[in-house]
Amino acid sequence: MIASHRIPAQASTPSSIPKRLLVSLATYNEVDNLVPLAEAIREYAPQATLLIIDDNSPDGTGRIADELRASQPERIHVIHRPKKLGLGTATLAAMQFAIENGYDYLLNLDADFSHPPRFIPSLLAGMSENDVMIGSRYVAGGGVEGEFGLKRKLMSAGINWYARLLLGLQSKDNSGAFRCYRVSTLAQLDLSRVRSRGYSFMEEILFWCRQAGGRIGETPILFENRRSGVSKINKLEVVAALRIILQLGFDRCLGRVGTRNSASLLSGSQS
Ligand SMILES: Nc1nc2c(ncn2[C@@H]2O[C@H](COP(=O)(O)OP(=O)(O)OP(=O)(O)O)[C@@H](O)[C@H]2O)c(=O)[nH]1
Ligand SMILES: [Mg+2]
Repeated sequence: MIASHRIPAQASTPSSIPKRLLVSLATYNEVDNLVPLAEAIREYAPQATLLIIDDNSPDGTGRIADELRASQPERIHVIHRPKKLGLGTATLAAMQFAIENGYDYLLNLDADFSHPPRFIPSLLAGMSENDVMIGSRYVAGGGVEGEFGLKRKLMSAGINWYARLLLGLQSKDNSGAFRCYRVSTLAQLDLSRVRSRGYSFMEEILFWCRQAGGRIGETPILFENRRSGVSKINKLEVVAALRIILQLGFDRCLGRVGTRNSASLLSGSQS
């Protein structure tokens, strides 16, 4: 069940006041990572509100999230979903929360320490010129620290090449989830058109942001292997991701997805 907490939107934000920042973490079995990660995020983004979207993790991550919220109810929100519904829909829930509650920026990280919070300030700095900032392994200065097996390297390079080719993306790291979004750009998209439930969400949402005229920037990050727990990617997820990107690519070639700033991308409630 989705438990959302409404926060009144600010009428106006003078430039001297920091922008309202929501940091989201999708969690599934991240019990050992959540508390230290929340502390690290606080260090690098003290102004942020944290949103945890947990899918009834069997290891009790949701209970830890509730304990964190109880300790800082004004800074931490938790959405509990009844079962594992996919990283894509969890990120979508964070986007909806950010839109409904009047945030300016939504910054997302994996909850396994693969996305070191020390890079948060450079993502935020890039938002002065961009509508989406990607924490990128594939621009100069970026990369992977530690062991990253050949299979993982090939998978990551392959999916990025595939997404660039089929979706016309210009950015280099299109599969990573370490990103900051301008919430007003997300609010222009018709999020009900997003097809991905799982990992292809990352490529797909970039595609829609670009279609809506969003400026996409990248800043280097050093990706690290998860600190604790296990990966949730499996073969079915990979096949589903390849299929959705292929379908989107076909629709793009056939002109069925609209063009930049196309009215068809604007949600019906906007005028
Ligand atoms: N709420 C929710 N979170 C999920 C789901 N699947 C994955 N996640 C979270 O999404 C993030 C990325 O998942 P990972 O399993 O680390 O996937 P990955 O980073 O691509 O793979 P590894 O590098 O092998 O860890 C982590 O924070 C997970 O806990 C899901 O179905 N629901
Ligand atoms: Mg991971």
